[in-house]
Amino acid sequence: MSSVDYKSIASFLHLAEVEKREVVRITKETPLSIEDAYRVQEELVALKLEQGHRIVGPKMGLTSRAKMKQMNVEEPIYGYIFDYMVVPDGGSIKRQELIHPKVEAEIAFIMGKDIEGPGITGAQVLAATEYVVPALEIIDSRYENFQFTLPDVIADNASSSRVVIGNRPIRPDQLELDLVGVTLFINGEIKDLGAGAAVVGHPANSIAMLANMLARRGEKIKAGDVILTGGITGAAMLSVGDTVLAKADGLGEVSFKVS
Ligand code: 0L1
Ligand code: MG
Repeated sequence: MSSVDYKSIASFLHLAEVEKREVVRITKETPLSIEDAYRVQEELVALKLEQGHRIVGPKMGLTSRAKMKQMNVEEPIYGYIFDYMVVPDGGSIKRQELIHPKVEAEIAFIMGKDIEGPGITGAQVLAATEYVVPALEIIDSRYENFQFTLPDVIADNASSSRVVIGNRPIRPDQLELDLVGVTLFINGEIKDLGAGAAVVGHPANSIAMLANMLARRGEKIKAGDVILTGGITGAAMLSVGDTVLAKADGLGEVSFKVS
Protein backbone atom coordinates (compact mmCIF):
# COMPACT_ATOMS: atom_id res chain seq x y z
CA MET A 1 0.00 0.00 0.00
CA SER A 2 1.23 3.50 -0.89
CA SER A 3 2.27 5.80 1.95
CA VAL A 4 1.68 8.93 -0.12
CA ASP A 5 -0.37 11.61 1.67
CA TYR A 6 -2.78 12.38 -1.19
CA LYS A 7 -4.71 15.04 0.73
CA SER A 8 -1.70 17.10 1.72
CA ILE A 9 -0.25 17.03 -1.82
CA ALA A 10 -3.67 18.10 -3.16
CA SER A 11 -3.80 20.98 -0.62
CA PHE A 12 -0.26 22.04 -1.59
CA LEU A 13 -1.20 22.18 -5.30
CA HIS A 14 -4.51 23.90 -4.55
CA LEU A 15 -2.73 26.59 -2.52
CA ALA A 16 -0.21 27.12 -5.33
CA GLU A 17 -3.12 27.77 -7.71
CA VAL A 18 -4.93 30.08 -5.29
CA GLU A 19 -1.75 32.01 -4.45
CA LYS A 20 -0.65 32.05 -8.15
CA ARG A 21 2.73 30.69 -7.15
CA GLU A 22 4.88 28.13 -8.94
CA VAL A 23 6.09 25.24 -6.80
CA VAL A 24 8.71 22.49 -6.92
CA ARG A 25 7.27 19.44 -8.68
CA ILE A 26 6.02 16.76 -6.33
CA THR A 27 8.14 13.91 -7.70
CA LYS A 28 11.36 15.76 -6.87
CA GLU A 29 10.75 14.67 -3.28
CA THR A 30 7.91 12.12 -3.35
CA PRO A 31 7.79 9.33 -5.93
CA LEU A 32 4.27 9.01 -7.38
CA SER A 33 2.85 6.24 -9.53
CA ILE A 34 0.16 7.07 -12.11
CA GLU A 35 -2.39 5.56 -9.70
CA ASP A 36 -1.07 7.78 -6.87
CA ALA A 37 -1.29 10.81 -9.16
CA TYR A 38 -4.98 10.20 -9.98
CA ARG A 39 -5.64 9.72 -6.24
CA VAL A 40 -4.10 13.16 -5.61
CA GLN A 41 -6.20 14.59 -8.45
CA GLU A 42 -9.34 13.09 -6.86
CA GLU A 43 -8.49 14.85 -3.57
CA LEU A 44 -7.87 18.11 -5.43
CA VAL A 45 -11.25 17.81 -7.18
CA ALA A 46 -12.92 17.03 -3.83
CA LEU A 47 -11.29 20.12 -2.29
CA LYS A 48 -12.59 22.38 -5.07
CA LEU A 49 -16.09 20.86 -4.76
CA GLU A 50 -15.99 21.43 -0.98
CA GLN A 51 -15.19 25.08 -1.68
CA GLY A 52 -18.39 25.36 -3.73
CA HIS A 53 -16.95 25.10 -7.24
CA ARG A 54 -18.85 23.03 -9.80
CA ILE A 55 -17.45 20.66 -12.45
CA VAL A 56 -18.20 21.76 -16.02
CA GLY A 57 -16.74 18.59 -17.47
CA PRO A 58 -13.59 16.51 -17.81
CA LYS A 59 -10.78 17.46 -20.19
CA MET A 60 -8.25 15.40 -22.06
CA GLY A 61 -4.59 16.37 -22.25
CA LEU A 62 -1.46 15.10 -24.01
CA THR A 63 -3.58 13.93 -26.93
CA SER A 64 -1.17 14.84 -29.73
CA ARG A 65 1.54 12.47 -30.92
CA ALA A 66 4.12 15.19 -30.26
CA LYS A 67 3.09 15.67 -26.61
CA MET A 68 2.77 11.90 -26.01
CA LYS A 69 6.24 11.33 -27.44
CA GLN A 70 7.66 14.20 -25.40
CA MET A 71 6.23 12.68 -22.19
CA ASN A 72 6.96 9.10 -23.35
CA VAL A 73 3.36 7.94 -22.89
CA GLU A 74 0.93 5.90 -24.95
CA GLU A 75 -2.22 7.17 -23.31
CA PRO A 76 -3.45 10.73 -22.83
CA ILE A 77 -4.33 12.05 -19.39
CA TYR A 78 -7.45 13.72 -18.03
CA GLY A 79 -8.40 16.42 -15.56
CA TYR A 80 -11.45 18.53 -14.75
CA ILE A 81 -12.66 21.98 -15.79
CA PHE A 82 -14.54 23.90 -13.08
CA ASP A 83 -17.04 26.75 -13.36
CA TYR A 84 -14.59 29.36 -12.05
CA MET A 85 -12.29 28.54 -15.00
CA VAL A 86 -14.82 29.48 -17.67
CA VAL A 87 -14.33 32.82 -19.44
CA PRO A 88 -17.04 34.08 -21.83
CA ASP A 89 -16.29 34.11 -25.55
CA GLY A 90 -14.77 37.52 -26.36
CA GLY A 91 -14.01 38.12 -22.65
CA SER A 92 -10.74 38.64 -20.79
CA ILE A 93 -8.43 36.61 -18.62
CA LYS A 94 -6.40 38.45 -15.99
CA ARG A 95 -2.69 37.71 -16.31
CA GLN A 96 -2.15 38.52 -12.64
CA GLU A 97 -4.55 35.71 -11.63
CA LEU A 98 -2.30 33.14 -13.32
CA ILE A 99 1.30 31.90 -13.04
CA HIS A 100 2.70 31.39 -16.57
CA PRO A 101 -0.30 30.78 -18.83
CA LYS A 102 -0.23 29.21 -22.29
CA VAL A 103 -3.09 28.81 -24.74
CA GLU A 104 -4.02 26.00 -27.12
CA ALA A 105 -6.89 25.64 -29.58
CA GLU A 106 -9.22 22.68 -29.18
CA ILE A 107 -12.64 21.29 -30.10
CA ALA A 108 -15.08 20.86 -27.21
CA PHE A 109 -17.98 18.40 -27.13
CA ILE A 110 -21.26 19.01 -25.31
CA MET A 111 -22.68 15.64 -24.38
CA GLY A 112 -26.34 14.78 -24.82
CA LYS A 113 -26.19 11.34 -23.16
CA ASP A 114 -24.18 9.55 -20.49
CA ILE A 115 -21.38 7.30 -21.78
CA GLU A 116 -19.96 4.55 -19.64
CA GLY A 117 -16.91 2.46 -20.60
CA PRO A 118 -15.22 0.11 -21.08
CA GLY A 119 -15.22 -0.58 -24.81
CA ILE A 120 -16.55 2.81 -25.94
CA THR A 121 -15.76 3.79 -29.56
CA GLY A 122 -15.58 7.15 -31.33
CA ALA A 123 -18.82 6.32 -33.19
CA GLN A 124 -20.64 5.80 -29.87
CA VAL A 125 -19.28 9.13 -28.65
CA LEU A 126 -20.58 10.94 -31.74
CA ALA A 127 -24.01 9.35 -31.27
CA ALA A 128 -24.07 10.62 -27.67
CA THR A 129 -22.90 14.15 -28.55
CA GLU A 130 -25.31 17.06 -28.75
CA TYR A 131 -23.00 19.78 -30.06
CA VAL A 132 -19.40 20.61 -30.86
CA VAL A 133 -17.79 24.05 -30.51
CA PRO A 134 -14.31 25.53 -30.92
CA ALA A 135 -12.54 26.26 -27.64
CA LEU A 136 -9.40 27.92 -26.31
CA GLU A 137 -7.83 26.26 -23.30
CA ILE A 138 -5.49 28.23 -21.05
CA ILE A 139 -3.16 25.84 -19.27
CA ASP A 140 -1.11 27.04 -16.30
CA SER A 141 1.01 24.35 -14.69
CA ARG A 142 1.59 25.04 -11.03
CA TYR A 143 5.16 23.71 -11.37
CA GLU A 144 8.38 25.71 -11.75
CA ASN A 145 9.18 26.53 -15.36
CA PHE A 146 6.13 24.54 -16.57
CA GLN A 147 8.22 21.37 -16.11
CA PHE A 148 6.94 18.10 -14.72
CA THR A 149 6.82 14.34 -15.03
CA LEU A 150 3.62 12.53 -16.04
CA PRO A 151 2.45 11.83 -12.44
CA ASP A 152 3.14 15.48 -11.50
CA VAL A 153 0.90 16.85 -14.25
CA ILE A 154 -1.89 14.34 -13.54
CA ALA A 155 -1.83 15.34 -9.85
CA ASP A 156 -1.97 19.02 -10.93
CA ASN A 157 -5.34 18.50 -12.68
CA ALA A 158 -3.63 18.37 -16.10
CA SER A 159 -2.59 22.04 -15.79
CA SER A 160 -6.25 23.16 -16.10
CA SER A 161 -6.70 26.86 -15.53
CA ARG A 162 -9.14 28.71 -17.82
CA VAL A 163 -11.28 27.91 -20.87
CA VAL A 164 -13.15 29.91 -23.47
CA ILE A 165 -15.91 27.99 -25.22
CA GLY A 166 -17.35 29.07 -28.59
CA ASN A 167 -20.98 30.12 -28.50
CA ARG A 168 -22.18 28.77 -31.87
CA PRO A 169 -22.94 25.09 -31.25
CA ILE A 170 -22.93 22.78 -34.30
CA ARG A 171 -24.30 19.24 -34.50
CA PRO A 172 -21.38 16.79 -34.79
CA ASP A 173 -22.78 15.11 -37.92
CA GLN A 174 -22.52 18.41 -39.85
CA LEU A 175 -18.74 18.05 -40.13
CA GLU A 176 -15.88 15.60 -40.46
CA LEU A 177 -14.18 16.65 -37.26
CA ASP A 178 -10.87 14.97 -38.07
CA LEU A 179 -10.60 17.15 -41.19
CA VAL A 180 -11.57 20.42 -39.53
CA GLY A 181 -8.69 22.91 -39.81
CA VAL A 182 -8.03 25.04 -36.73
CA THR A 183 -5.83 28.16 -36.73
CA LEU A 184 -4.60 29.93 -33.60
CA PHE A 185 -3.91 33.67 -33.95
CA ILE A 186 -2.25 35.90 -31.37
CA ASN A 187 -2.44 39.64 -32.04
CA GLY A 188 -3.60 38.92 -35.60
CA GLU A 189 -0.63 36.69 -36.46
CA ILE A 190 -0.86 32.95 -37.05
CA LYS A 191 0.79 31.21 -34.10
CA ASP A 192 0.01 27.62 -35.08
CA LEU A 193 -2.49 25.51 -36.99
CA GLY A 194 -3.61 21.92 -37.26
CA ALA A 195 -6.51 19.59 -38.02
CA GLY A 196 -8.88 17.68 -35.75
CA ALA A 197 -6.99 14.49 -36.60
CA ALA A 198 -4.10 15.79 -34.43
CA VAL A 199 -6.20 14.67 -31.46
CA VAL A 200 -5.64 10.89 -31.38
CA GLY A 201 -6.87 10.61 -35.00
CA HIS A 202 -10.29 12.17 -34.30
CA PRO A 203 -11.55 14.27 -31.37
CA ALA A 204 -14.32 11.71 -30.73
CA ASN A 205 -11.61 9.06 -30.15
CA SER A 206 -10.27 11.24 -27.35
CA ILE A 207 -13.64 11.13 -25.56
CA ALA A 208 -13.91 7.37 -26.15
CA MET A 209 -10.50 6.97 -24.47
CA LEU A 210 -11.69 9.23 -21.64
CA ALA A 211 -14.84 7.11 -21.10
CA ASN A 212 -12.70 3.97 -21.00
CA MET A 213 -10.17 5.52 -18.60
CA LEU A 214 -12.94 6.81 -16.30
CA ALA A 215 -14.52 3.34 -16.26
CA ARG A 216 -11.37 1.99 -14.54
CA ARG A 217 -12.25 4.30 -11.63
CA GLY A 218 -15.95 3.46 -11.70
CA GLU A 219 -16.84 6.82 -13.28
CA LYS A 220 -18.57 7.88 -16.48
CA ILE A 221 -19.17 10.80 -18.81
CA LYS A 222 -22.46 12.53 -18.05
CA ALA A 223 -25.09 14.20 -20.24
CA GLY A 224 -24.43 17.95 -20.11
CA ASP A 225 -20.66 17.57 -19.65
CA VAL A 226 -18.62 20.03 -21.73
CA ILE A 227 -15.45 18.14 -22.65
CA LEU A 228 -12.20 19.55 -24.01
CA THR A 229 -10.78 16.91 -26.34
CA GLY A 230 -7.13 18.06 -26.44
CA GLY A 231 -4.90 20.59 -28.17
CA ILE A 232 -5.02 20.72 -31.97
CA THR A 233 -2.36 23.42 -31.97
CA GLY A 234 0.70 23.65 -29.79
CA ALA A 235 0.50 25.73 -26.61
CA ALA A 236 1.63 29.39 -26.92
CA MET A 237 2.78 31.63 -24.06
CA LEU A 238 0.49 34.54 -23.16
CA SER A 239 1.33 38.12 -22.18
CA VAL A 240 -0.67 41.13 -21.00
CA GLY A 241 -2.31 42.87 -23.97
CA ASP A 242 -2.55 39.75 -26.17
CA THR A 243 -5.67 39.19 -28.25
CA VAL A 244 -6.18 35.48 -28.93
CA LEU A 245 -8.43 34.06 -31.63
CA ALA A 246 -9.04 30.52 -32.91
CA LYS A 247 -10.81 29.90 -36.21
CA ALA A 248 -12.12 26.40 -36.93
CA ASP A 249 -13.46 25.53 -40.41
CA GLY A 250 -17.21 25.11 -40.24
CA LEU A 251 -17.25 25.64 -36.46
CA GLY A 252 -16.57 29.38 -36.30
CA GLU A 253 -14.40 31.42 -33.99
CA VAL A 254 -13.64 31.89 -30.32
CA SER A 255 -11.54 34.63 -28.76
CA PHE A 256 -10.35 36.36 -25.60
CA LYS A 257 -7.99 39.09 -24.44
CA VAL A 258 -5.31 39.08 -21.78
CA SER A 259 -5.61 42.04 -19.43
O1 0L1 B 1 -4.48 20.24 -22.00
C1 0L1 B 1 -3.36 19.74 -22.15
O2 0L1 B 1 -3.01 19.06 -23.13
C2 0L1 B 1 -2.34 19.98 -21.07
C3 0L1 B 1 -2.05 18.72 -20.39
C4 0L1 B 1 -0.91 18.92 -19.48
C5 0L1 B 1 0.38 19.12 -20.16
C6 0L1 B 1 0.77 20.55 -20.22
O3 0L1 B 1 0.51 21.29 -19.27
O4 0L1 B 1 1.38 20.93 -21.22
MG1 MG C 1 -5.73 21.12 -23.48
